[in-house]
Amino acid sequence: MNAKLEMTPNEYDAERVWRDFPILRREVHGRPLVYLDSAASSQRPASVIAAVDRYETFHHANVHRGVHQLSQEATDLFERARARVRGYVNAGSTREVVFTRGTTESINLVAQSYARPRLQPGDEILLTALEHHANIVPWQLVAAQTGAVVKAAPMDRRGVVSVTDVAAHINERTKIVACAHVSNALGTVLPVREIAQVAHDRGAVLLVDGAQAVPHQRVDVAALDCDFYAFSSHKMYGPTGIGVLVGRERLLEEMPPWQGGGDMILTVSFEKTTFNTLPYKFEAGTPNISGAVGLAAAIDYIESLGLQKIHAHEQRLLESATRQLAAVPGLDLIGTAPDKAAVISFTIDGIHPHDLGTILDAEGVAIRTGHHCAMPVMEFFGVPATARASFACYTRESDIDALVHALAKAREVFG
Ligand code: C6P
Repeated sequence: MNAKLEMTPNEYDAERVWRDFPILRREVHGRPLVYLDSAASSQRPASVIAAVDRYETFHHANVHRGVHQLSQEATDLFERARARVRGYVNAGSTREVVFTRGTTESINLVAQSYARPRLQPGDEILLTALEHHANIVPWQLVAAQTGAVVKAAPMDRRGVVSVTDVAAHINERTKIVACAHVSNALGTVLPVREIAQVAHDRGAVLLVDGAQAVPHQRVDVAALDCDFYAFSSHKMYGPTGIGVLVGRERLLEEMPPWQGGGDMILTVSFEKTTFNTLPYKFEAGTPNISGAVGLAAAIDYIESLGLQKIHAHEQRLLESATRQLAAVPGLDLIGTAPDKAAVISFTIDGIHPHDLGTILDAEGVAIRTGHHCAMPVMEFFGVPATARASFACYTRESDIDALVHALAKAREVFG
């Protein structure tokens, strides 16, 4: 996300985008809502809400099961959503697009279905120091099951993970490298294309946790050359409860199903079951059909704005917010990588992040405070928690002003 796109501020009308999100018009504690917690879960535009509503009102039935009209309509919408996702991340085919409950489930699927049958005692799984718990714990579980070892490539004091450090931690025992595309706690963008190369050079596969990347930048899984890419719909203006695992077809073919049930089979007898083709082999049971419809509508929405324009807008906000926050007395920015996405983590001397969050909430400003499910990151920076403001396509410069104003209030309170 280094490339600063040439665009005048007027080309992106954040006020108009803001108006597409009905929830942003509400008040909290008698103040206009200023929503700066999009990295936790973004809000949904009216078009996504309407698409889900239309599906529920007119088309709902179970998929892949009925010859009746509604089942065919639901199946058609569900499979069209898969095709929409395929195009969004440039997966090789829809066989490579598995619907899951979210990033967490996608990573667990790979840990249990790809890694568990392959790992031998002493094999290594390489993570990085800035991972979300969703990209740590599934690997610890499979390590305990197989005798493999989990390692982590370090980051520097800015929160940068270098390819050199990743490469230095890969050896002939490394079977899997798993890293975030964008850190949720620091905003750091990782050089995943280069990491894929060093992993592949040593015969390891790469899983990328793309939860914080897909809403903010063009992700092309073919160009990144990663083996698995995981993300969640609810961070990209879609519904909760649905996400995606994109996997290389060759690897997915070799992997056993990880859950059994309806839809993932071709034939079942008490003696033997044969499994369905990709991607259905990994989709046991009735899927989240309305979620898929909403996700497709969210992709339509993102593409109607233009991902590059969203990115440029968020980068302008990030620059402006970083400049203004750096000027707040006693404020420490946590995560100062040169290549960052729309996340700012910080602490303020003498104010616990949770107190800060509460004071800001009273002002209508929603930020996230805590360890952000990245406890190793907190430990590295020697803080129990941080305050985190995160931006999205609908964030306006006036929202940053409201944040700065509320921070000044908090400093007065804690005088
Ligand atoms: N981060 C945050 O506030 P799920 O819950 O499966 O949709 O996503 C998990 C996840 C995995 N990886 C990264 C990098 C993430 O940021 C998240 C979710 C939220 O930062 C909630 S902890």
